[in-house]
Parts: sequence; structure tokens; C-alpha cells
Amino acid sequence: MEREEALKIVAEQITEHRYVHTLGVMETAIRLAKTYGGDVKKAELAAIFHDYAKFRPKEEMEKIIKEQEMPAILLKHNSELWHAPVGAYLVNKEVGIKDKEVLQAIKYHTSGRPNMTMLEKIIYVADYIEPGRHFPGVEEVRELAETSLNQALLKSLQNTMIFLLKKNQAVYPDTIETYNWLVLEGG
Ligand code: DGI
Ligand code: FE
Ligand code: FE
Ligand code: FE
Repeated sequence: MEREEALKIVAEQITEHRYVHTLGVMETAIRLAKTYGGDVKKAELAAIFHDYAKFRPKEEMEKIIKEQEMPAILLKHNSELWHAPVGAYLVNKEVGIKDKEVLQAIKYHTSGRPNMTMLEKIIYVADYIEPGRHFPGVEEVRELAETSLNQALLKSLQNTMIFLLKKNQAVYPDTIETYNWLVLEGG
């Protein structure tokens, strides 16, 4: 699918603010793919659709998680985590994107997972550092992303976990396992 068509489809699903974020993720993911030898077209497509399900009603997402037998533990954790796996499902079902690598990159863009592929890392990091992001620590991750995708990924996971811990929030197992995988096995 070409960029213009994909953007038109996603624009109907998300707010204008989220659309601007999506464009930032797209540009950043393309740049990272070029830097690290990733697939530029897949990075573009995964970035465009990564937040496709962000504004679906919680009830609809819960129904999909149950019906599609996604991990039940998702429902115990913050509903912010749901749009990633639900998005991958809906982008396949509603938009007709069949590319497994693209769908996996959407599925794991919020939590990460051990043994993430290059494309998954690119989307995770691009989502974190796109030009519209302004939270503390983002500049350091931007700099790391210039030289090491794994270091950028590790730092963004660390920041996310610290942020959650400070708010007394639970950390989803995939997030912790991704962090441990990077520390113990270097990605
Ligand atoms: O959809 P975006 O806002 O672009 O970004 P995202 O999909 O990376 O993250 C959405 C939210 O999910 C963000 O506020 C942080 C939160 N999050 C990420 N990992 C975890 C998490 N929340 C919990 N409770 N546990 C996690 O492991
Ligand atoms: Fe997201
Ligand atoms: Fe993210
Ligand atoms: Fe995002």
C-alpha cells in the first residue's frame, strides 16, 4: 500500500494531534531504517498504522482481546497497552495489511518483547523520539539513536519503567522481559 492511501485510512481513525505524531513517527522510522539497514517501506507502513486503534472504545478493545484469545493479563494492566495488539489485529482485519513483520511491529510497539526484530526496534524507538515528543530524557535517547538502536531502545525502556514505577503503576511483563533481554543479551 502506498503512503498516501495509508495516511488517508489512518486519518479517519485518529485525532489531528495523533496524526501529527504519526507523521513524526513515520519520518523518524524511515530515517532509522536507512541508518540501520532496515526495510524502509515496511518501516513507513508500520509507523503509519502503529496507533490505528488508539481511540477505539475500551469495551471494543476488551471484546477483541477476549475473542482473539490475546493474553488475559493485558486486561489487568493499564488499558493504554491494549491499542498495540488490538491495532495489529484491526489493521489486518479492516485495512487488509497482511505483512507479518509489519503487524508484529504494531503489536509490540508499546511493550517491546524479547528478541525484537530490527523493524520492531525501529518502530518502538521512532515512537519514543519523534520530533513531537518533549518528555524528560527524550533528547538523550535521540542522541543514542544516532549511533546505536539497541542503546536507544534500552534507554527508552528504562525511562518508561522508571516513569511507571514512580507513579506506582504495574509494569507489563513483556516490558520487563525486553529490558532484561537487552541487558543480559545485548539485543
Ligand atoms: O501510543 P503512544 O502514546 O504514542 O505511545 P505508546 O504506545 O508507546 O505508549 C502508550 C502508553 O503506555 C504510555 O503512556 C506508556 C504506557 N506504557 C508503556 N509500557 C507500559 C505502559 N503502561 C503500563 N502500565 N505498563 C507498561 O509496561
Ligand atoms: Fe501507541
Ligand atoms: Fe512507545
Ligand atoms: Fe505512538
